[in-house]
Amino acid sequence: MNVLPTAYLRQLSEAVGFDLVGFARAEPIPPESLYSWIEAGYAADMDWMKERAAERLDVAQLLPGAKTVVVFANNYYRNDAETSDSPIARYARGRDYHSTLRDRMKAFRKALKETYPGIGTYGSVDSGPLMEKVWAARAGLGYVGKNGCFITERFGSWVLLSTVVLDAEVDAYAGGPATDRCGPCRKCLLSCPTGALVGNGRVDARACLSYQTIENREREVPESFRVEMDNLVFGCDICQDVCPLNRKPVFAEHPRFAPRAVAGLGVMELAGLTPEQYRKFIPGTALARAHYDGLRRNAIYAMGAARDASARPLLEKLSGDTSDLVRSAAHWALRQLAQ
Ligand code: B12
Ligand code: SF4
Ligand code: SF4
Repeated sequence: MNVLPTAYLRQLSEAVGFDLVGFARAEPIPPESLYSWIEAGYAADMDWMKERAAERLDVAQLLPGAKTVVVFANNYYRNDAETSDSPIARYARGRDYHSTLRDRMKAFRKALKETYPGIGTYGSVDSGPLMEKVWAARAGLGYVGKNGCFITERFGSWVLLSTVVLDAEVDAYAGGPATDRCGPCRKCLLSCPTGALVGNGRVDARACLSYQTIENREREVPESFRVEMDNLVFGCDICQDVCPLNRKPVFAEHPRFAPRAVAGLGVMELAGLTPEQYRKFIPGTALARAHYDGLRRNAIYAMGAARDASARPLLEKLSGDTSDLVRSAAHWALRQLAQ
């Protein structure tokens, strides 16, 4: 196989819609950071993080003969007035990013295969067994900050990542992570309401409201975390919002990142979603991951955390819901109002 010119790959990446691209040699990742994180229990019940750990550490297990990992980033920051108060994390307000990035990768791989018919590729966004932040760091796109997020120079941490592994070499590789710009700052560590940032860019998912509101959808959220969920229903952006390196965000113009109608809903509207409204608002967005009852549970916790007396009639109605999770959340929120 030929050595691929990065100038051509960069051009292609831009043409399919990615904002940043970088290239890393497909060398195994030292196991320490992943295994120590899992052993400390920080993965919570995300067993899928453990199950395919060997592949996460060595992309040659995903694509035999892997030589290069191409890493893409898309800026998603929007500042639309009608969603400025949304209780949904920014990355989830528009169309599901998985499909946006997947479509772009598909177009990239298709064009690449037309030019280099014999080439082997493996593409992944988020759910594949790859450590995307490590690859983005190796590909020179930025570094992992103390808030556990990947920070780029141009877009701050408001980027989503995806990767394509190639079984061919490219003509230039990045020299490794960009310089760490956190310096003595500790704003994210001090602002995280639940103490989930445990040092060195590590996140204890058990304590992270992003995990609790997205991944922990079938059980109750510990009470000490629920009280921190005021206006927070899906995901959490606190440790990114406070970051000085995010002070000059770039507006993501592509319509795929424009907020959908669901991002205009408030906490009470989300808590009171009927199955019909859920089917109208949620499919095609990342919120589908929380499922109907999980999303309503979160919104009810947010109402309890806010202790807004006007929520009482809705909470009383929801305290008779068919879902155990929703009923028990509503009883808790009613107790919060009574305090
Ligand atoms: C599990 C997971 C979570 C968990 C754990 C979070 C975490 N930081 O690990 C939970 C559910 C909490 C979560 C939350 C969020 N997530 Co998430 N998540 C993932 C996932 C699937 C795996 C991450 C992982 O492997 N963690 C395990 C630890 C051990 O590895 P790590 O995160 O890479 O961190 C270590 C290494 O990077 C190492 N390291 C640092 N630099 C270098 C350099 C080299 C060369 C090496 C070898 C190692 C190394 O140090 C770090 C600490 O040990 C990735 C997608 C993917 N496939 O990678 C998305 C991903 C990290 N999530 C993403 C997003 C958007 C979020 C949220 C912002 C969503 C939200 N708004 O609510 C929050 C952010 C929370 C936070 N402060 O990090 C984006 C991050 C984009 C970005 N700019 O950083 C990703 C990349 C998905 C994507 N495709 O874009 N997430
Ligand atoms: S996403 Fe929220 S809960 Fe998770 S580490 Fe950041 S500030 Fe803490
Ligand atoms: S808030 Fe400060 S310490 Fe945290 S990631 Fe941003 S610059 Fe780094």
